[in-house]
Formats: sequence, structure tokens, C-alpha cells
Amino acid sequence: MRRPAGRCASSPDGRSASEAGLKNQLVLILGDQLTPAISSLRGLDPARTRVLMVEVAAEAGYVAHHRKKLAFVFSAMRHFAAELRTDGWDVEYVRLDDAGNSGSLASEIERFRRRHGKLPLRVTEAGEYRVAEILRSVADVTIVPDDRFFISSAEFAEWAEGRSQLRMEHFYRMMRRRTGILMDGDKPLGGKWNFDSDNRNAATRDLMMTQPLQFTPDRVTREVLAMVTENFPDNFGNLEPFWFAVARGDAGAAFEDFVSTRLSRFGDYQDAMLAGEKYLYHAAIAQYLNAGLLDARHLCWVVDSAYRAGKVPINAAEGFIRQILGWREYVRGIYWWRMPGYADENALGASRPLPALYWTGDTDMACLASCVAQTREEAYAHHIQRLMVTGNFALLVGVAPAEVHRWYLAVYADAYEWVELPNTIGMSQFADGGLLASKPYAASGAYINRMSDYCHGCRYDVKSRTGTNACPFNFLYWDFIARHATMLRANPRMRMAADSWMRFSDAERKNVRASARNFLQALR
Ligand code: FAD
Ligand code: DLZ
Ligand code: SF4
Repeated sequence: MRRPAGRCASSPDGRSASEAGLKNQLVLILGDQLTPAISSLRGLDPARTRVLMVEVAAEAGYVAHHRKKLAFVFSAMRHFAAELRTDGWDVEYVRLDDAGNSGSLASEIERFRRRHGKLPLRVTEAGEYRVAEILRSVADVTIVPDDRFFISSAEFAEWAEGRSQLRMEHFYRMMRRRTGILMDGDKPLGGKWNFDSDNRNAATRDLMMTQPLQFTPDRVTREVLAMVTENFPDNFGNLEPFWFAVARGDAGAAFEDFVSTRLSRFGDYQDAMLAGEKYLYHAAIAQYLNAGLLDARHLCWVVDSAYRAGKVPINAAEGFIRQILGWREYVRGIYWWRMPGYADENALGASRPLPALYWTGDTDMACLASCVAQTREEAYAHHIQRLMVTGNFALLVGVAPAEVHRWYLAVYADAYEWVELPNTIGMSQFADGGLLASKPYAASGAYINRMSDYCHGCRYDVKSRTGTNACPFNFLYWDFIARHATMLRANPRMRMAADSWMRFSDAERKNVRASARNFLQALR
């Protein structure tokens, strides 16, 4: 597909590229490529390049995105266009409600070429298989690698091929060695690779937590908010108050604020949940990082330096860096290695439709109601809420993984398929049969009770296993174990649970299954 740049082409309407001045190159910047050093722009002369950014109905509608997510993406795109112009680039920006907007990435490239001549297109590879396919089908396009990650998809595939078992921990150690982050020569700083065992404290109400830095919408964001209100009246999610950073400087300030006020306790309370405390010690930066407003290398080295300078403890620095250098890179590698088939995996044969409560929050289960309400308000839930509350529930009741995937992709401001899909299909729903995670993240109410205070305000009894007052996570957990006992007995990390089920009395087994059946009937 590569063609030499520098030609001057005539367009069908008789206009030529020279109408765009001396421009001989078109660069498309996608909504999650908001990085000045993006590979598509590198080495190009601003005087000879047209940059195209398009807000299109197809991208806004391939899932019913949360309204805050839509506002964030569009406002961040508009701010980035302004940033590029300040840096001397000639940017053509198409707004969603511009007259003539043809509605898709491919048709907008075509429309640009009709207007300005058939400039060759250069674009950084898309972060999503669906979009990558669209770009590959465009005429005269050069696709360049996205090098904002620590490891390329090809290098990951090389690492993964031929291994009988993939484990994030092995990948992560390799990445630590490769980058030197938190390393002292070939030894891990702090004497251990992983401090996860120190990171399982439950949070208590007397802890002082700061909120993520919040920003007042400027004129550009206010215009976007009005446009989203007008065009997406039925989408899930509260649009306001809207406080996300939408420009690079503010996103950077939000990260610095996290480092100075919350990072030191990030490790200790990483797995904790508290009703009404939406962020605890989490960074709340994934939406900025995934859109390109923050740089993963910079984040990891800042945290490495904070540890070396004695400002944060090792379990905090290592815990945070593992999420980015480890999990984030690992899930991206798996995504590109296993797509397109990965999206259809369903190892447990789950087929239930997504319960309406995921949209309404209408349930007596206090933990679920709280996580869905927070998701509606903020387009945010932290990892343990996603994994052990909403994800765990979907896993236990057997929701079709594709439906769970579409929900996560829609409702979180940080959701792009390359990172969301492996977290949902692999980590949360075990739909890949254990490729990504070593065991299903299935848990009873006891786990939620240990790690949160949700159960105090719940009408269900977390200590009861069966009956109408029993915590549904309890009988659903054992019902899940019963349904998949054969497969789980073959997994060393689940064998104990499967064996415990076999030790239940016949009467107890019957009660558990009847409680689950009744609950599931009502859920339908
Ligand atoms: P922190 O807890 O403060 O972590 C710091 C950073 O580490 C995050 O900003 C993120 O960039 C990275 N990180 C942490 N955990 C993961 C992980 N498992 N995979 C990849 N990166 C990670 N993350 C997304 O960025 N987009 C998604 O669409 C997404 N969908 C998810 C779906 C499910 C079912 C689950 C279980 C997890 C999902 N995650 C996703 C991972 C994680 O929940 C979010 O990255 C995190 O909650 C973002 O909040 P934070 O910035 O406060 O993260
Ligand atoms: C998520 C999103 C949305 C809502 N809108 C746009 C858009 O209008 N234009 C665009 O270029 N990108 C958008 N995106 C991001 C894309 O859906 C997709 O995730 C990335 O382009 C993949 O690299
Ligand atoms: Fe959730 Fe069960 Fe606790 Fe209620 S009792 S909050 S349903 S874990």
C-alpha cells in the first residue's frame, strides 16, 4: 500500500492538491491519538501536511457510549486540534454536527479528498481491530506503528508464541528487565518483584482520601456538552457535572496531584471498596492515558523516581507500575495476538442476556446498585468494582460474554476495545478458558464483605447461603461452582472450591440450587 509522498493529484471535481498550498501529505488523527509525538506526524513538515480530525456518527454510535465519555472524547479532540494548530500544523477539523459530515471515518477521508485533492494518507495504526480494518481498506494509505506502548504487538506475539501457559507475572518481570523500571541492575528494587500480598487492606471510613483533580468546563467543552445533550438524549449516563481534564496540561496536573496526594496509599488500598467513596486511592487517569493525553513511559518513570526519592513506599510504586507496565501492556498484547476471534470466545457457554439492572441500577443488592449508580454518575468505577462486583455478578449468573463486553465498552470513559475486551472476556468472564487469567474471578459475598462496607447497608444477609434473605452472591457462587465443577476441578486454584461443593450435604446442595434458580427466574 505504500506510495511515495509528494505527488500532486487532481480531484474528481477538478481541484488539485495545490489548492491546499504546497501540501503533499494527509494525516488522519483518531480520537485516541491525541499525542503531539504520535508516529503519524513524526518527521513530517507542517508546511506540507494537512491534518484531518473527524467527529463521526459511526464512532459515536458503534456502542451507546456513556454521555460523559462522548463529551470527553470530542472535547479532548477539539483541544488537541487547537494544540496542533499552535504547534504550526494545518488542521481540518470536522465536527459531528457540521453540514455535510458523512458520518464515518472512511467516507470523511473520501470527502476530504474530493474537496482538497487525493493526498496520500498516513495514519498511526488504530487501537481497535474494527477501525484497523476500516483504515486498511482506504486507498493510498500508509499505516505506521503506534509506539506509545512499551512493547509492540509483534514483539508480544513473539514472547507469547510457543509458551504452554501465559502468565502476566512472567511478562511483567520481562518488561521490568527490559525497561529498567524499578530495577537495580538485574535485581528488582525493594528485593521482590511483586508486593501484591501487602496490598489487600480493607479501607475504613476514618481514612482521609483526596478526590481526583476536577476542572471547570471552558467554552469549547461547554459547546460539546450542548452538542451531546442535543444529539445523544437517550444514551446512558449523567453528562454533568462534567469535570474531566480535556487538555494535556490539565491531565498532567491530575496525574501529579495523584502522585503527591494518593499514590503513597495506592498499594495498601488497591482492592478496597467503600460505599460513596468512588476513587479511594486510585489515580482516575485511564481516560487521559488511553486517549493520548498522558504518556505511559512518563508515568512509570515519575513513579519510579518518587520511590527512589523516598516519597512513596515500594508497595505503592510497584503496585502502580505493575498496572501500567504489566497489565496494560499485557492485555494489549493479548488483544492483537488473538483478534478477531477473541471477541467471540465463550468458554463457559454463557448465554443469559445482560440484566436490565446494569442500566437502571434497580436492585436491592447494595454493592451492585452502588457500582452501577457510580458508573452512571462518573463513567468510572475502579478495578475491583469492575472485577469483583459487576463482573463477578455477570460471571456467576452466566451472562453472554459479548453482552458484558458491550456494556463495559459503552459505560466507562476509559473504554477502548484493545484494553476493555481482554479485561472483560479474559480476566472478568473467563470466556477465553484461562488464556489471560489463571482462574475465574468468582467470589461469594464473603469477599465483598471483607473488602467493602456495602453489606452494612444491604437488605440481604451476607452470612446466609440460601433462602430469600441470603446474599445472592453466596448461592450464585456455589451454583456457579456446581455448574462448572468438572472444569474447575482441573484447575489447581479452583480445586478446593469444587471439592468443598462435593462435601455439601444433599439437602444443602438442593437448597443452594433452588435459591439460585428462583433468583435467576426473577432476574429474567
Ligand atoms: P488505577 O487503579 O489508578 O490504575 C492506574 C492505571 O493502571 C490505570 O489508569 C490503567 O491505565 C492501568 N490499569 C490498571 N489496571 C489495568 C488493567 N487491568 N488493564 C489495563 N490497564 C490497567 N481499563 C481501561 O483503561 N479501559 C477499559 O475499558 C477497562 N475495562 C475494564 C473492564 C473490566 C471488566 C475490568 C475488570 C477492568 C477494566 N479495566 C479497563 C482495567 C481497570 O479497571 C481500569 O484501568 C482502572 O479502573 C482505571 O481507573 P484508574 O485510572 O483509577 O486506575
Ligand atoms: C471513542 C470515539 C468516539 C466516541 N468518537 C470518535 C470520533 O468521532 N472520531 C474518532 O476519530 N475517534 C472516535 N473515537 C475513538 C474511536 O472509536 C476508536 O476507538 C479509535 O479511533 C481507535 O484507534
Ligand atoms: Fe452485595 Fe451480598 Fe453484601 Fe448485599 S450482602 S452488599 S448483595 S455482597
